Amino acid sequence: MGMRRNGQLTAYLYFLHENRNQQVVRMIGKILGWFRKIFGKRKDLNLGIYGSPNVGKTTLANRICVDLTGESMGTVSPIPHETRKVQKKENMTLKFRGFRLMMNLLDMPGIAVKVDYRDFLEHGLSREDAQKRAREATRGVVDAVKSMDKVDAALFIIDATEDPYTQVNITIIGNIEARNIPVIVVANKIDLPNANTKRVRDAFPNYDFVELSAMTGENLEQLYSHIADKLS
Ligand SMILES: Nc1nc2c(ncn2[C@@H]2O[C@H](COP(=O)(O)OP(=O)(O)OP(=O)(O)O)[C@@H](O)[C@H]2O)c(=O)[nH]1
Ligand SMILES: [Mg+2]
Repeated sequence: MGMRRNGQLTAYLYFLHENRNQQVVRMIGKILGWFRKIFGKRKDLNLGIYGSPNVGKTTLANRICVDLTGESMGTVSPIPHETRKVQKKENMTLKFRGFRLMMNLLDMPGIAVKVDYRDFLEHGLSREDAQKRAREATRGVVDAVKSMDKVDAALFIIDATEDPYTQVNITIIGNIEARNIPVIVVANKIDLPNANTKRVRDAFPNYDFVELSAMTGENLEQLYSHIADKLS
């Protein structure tokens, strides 16, 4: 009987001891947390995806997101201005050539110099829906430009099947340059036979350049290599 009681007591003391250890560990964790908060201020790296409407920004964002997290980010559509609000996916880890990089990915609304609701009527939208889409798209353009103040690096996407020398592309690169944001020019849709990547490269010769297909994933590794360079 005495033995049992003694055994119980030992077990009880051991339990107390365990609790104490846990308390100490928790306290140390708390103190480290305070230190990190006061001194550590780890800055999240924001990578923004910019370009005209319909160039494949969301398709690319989804592909990066699926590669890195297994989840997609937003809806893709052949109708321009599908993305009308800044979409943010936080805390993605890019593992590349042995190092890890934490980043937030921001998929932007397409930037346009003009939004006309009548363009949406051609895609079969009702007048009311077209006007609503145009209003939201206009706000989206403003938000996309404003967001440039918060990004650490930018992907500037160009549809390689189209003429890159547009007013809007010059406006976008001008805004990125004015803020000294490191940028990678991405010629997208190289899976299409009429893609002309040389024309894109020639239009923006002074920047890092990748040609890829967001749809098929071709050359994505090259893009990751450039992102790792820009953000590390
Ligand atoms: N063939 C081909 N089509 C693509 C590629 N990337 C995107 N697309 C198509 O291009 C259209 C527009 O794609 P989105 O990803 O919605 O383009 P976005 O730039 O996000 O467009 P907004 O949100 O409207 O600014 C869709 O029909 C996509 O399927 C690509 O690499 N190859
Ligand atoms: Mg989009």
